[in-house]
Amino acid sequence: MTANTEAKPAGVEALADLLAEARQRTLALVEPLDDEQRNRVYSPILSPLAWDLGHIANFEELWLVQTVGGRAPLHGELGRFYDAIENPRKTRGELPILRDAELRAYMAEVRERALEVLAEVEVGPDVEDRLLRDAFVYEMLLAHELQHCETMLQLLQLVDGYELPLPIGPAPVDGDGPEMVSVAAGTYEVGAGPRGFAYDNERDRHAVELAAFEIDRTPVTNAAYTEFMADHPGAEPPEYWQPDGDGWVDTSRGRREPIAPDHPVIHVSWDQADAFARWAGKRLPTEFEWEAARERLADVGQAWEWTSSDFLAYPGFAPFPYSEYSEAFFGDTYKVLRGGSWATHARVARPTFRNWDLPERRQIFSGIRCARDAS
Ligand code: AVJ
Ligand code: FE
Repeated sequence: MTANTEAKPAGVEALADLLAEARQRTLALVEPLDDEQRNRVYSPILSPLAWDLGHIANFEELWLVQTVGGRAPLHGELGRFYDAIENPRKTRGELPILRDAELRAYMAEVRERALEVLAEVEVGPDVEDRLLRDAFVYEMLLAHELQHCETMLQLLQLVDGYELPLPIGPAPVDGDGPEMVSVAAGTYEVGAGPRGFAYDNERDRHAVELAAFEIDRTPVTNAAYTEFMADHPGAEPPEYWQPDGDGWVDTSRGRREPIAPDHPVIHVSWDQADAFARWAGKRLPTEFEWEAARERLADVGQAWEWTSSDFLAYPGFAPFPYSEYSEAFFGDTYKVLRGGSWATHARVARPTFRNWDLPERRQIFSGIRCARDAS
């Protein structure tokens, strides 16, 4: 132990542990696979796992090693192949990215350097540099790796025979309680306050006016979605559902398992969610209705919930630390999802966290919660 280590504010050690924990999750997810599976393109809308792994390490190198530590990158221009905006998912299998032993070595070397830099920095609340203040850049790195764990789990649903190596997975919704909760008209505060980690798109915290509404206490179950399907013969089922006799089976991970009626429906598009809500005589909530009601909703956290809201900037929005995280996606192309899924790490799922995706997407762990205007 050097004097230098003793002088560190509390938190630096904890950050090293948290980084190690996130990496453990990443590696556990891909551990059951061989290199061929890690490199394989399973779907044009999902990156090969090797891309996600290299991108996780490259993001760490870019922010923790190059930006904070002022070091040169290990592999020169390699970073441009891991830029998510420059390289659409359908092209990522063809890129000259790192693979196999080289990829593993890169991940380990970047981590080693990132820990070296971590031992040199101050991350307290009074640090001038916004990237380091309250360890923002480290929180961002953690969240980023854990978010990509979820992205990898989307791909892993396509791998025949894949068994989840962690104690995660869908579970029944909490059936105990009223169908809907009522929320009074009024002014509600939404978004993240100035302190603590949040992405730029969660700020500024601001007031919104809401009319009185009701919102389902629980997400829509598979049983309810099956009824909706029975009422709409020929309609597209959720991703991974296949007809089987009179019912449906779940074919994710190459299985053929009966759909669990009391689990939340998952892998539905925005249009499916919207159509279900209309059929039920309801509608999708806005993202602010969801946030205003969230403490009274059953805490299932098993499926992201589509909202009727477009992914837009909040008043006072300022891109930080880079505009490609959020700003590049603002507009009416993407819909906001709230909550979190069984594949989401708890660290990612803040009440103010805004997820977003194209309305047609179903490979994500997306489900439905309905609302309606108060009668
Ligand atoms: C918040 C899930 C939409 O995957 O595009 C990962 C998260 N951003 N790396 C995405 C993200 C940069 C983002 N989503
Ligand atoms: Fe990323």
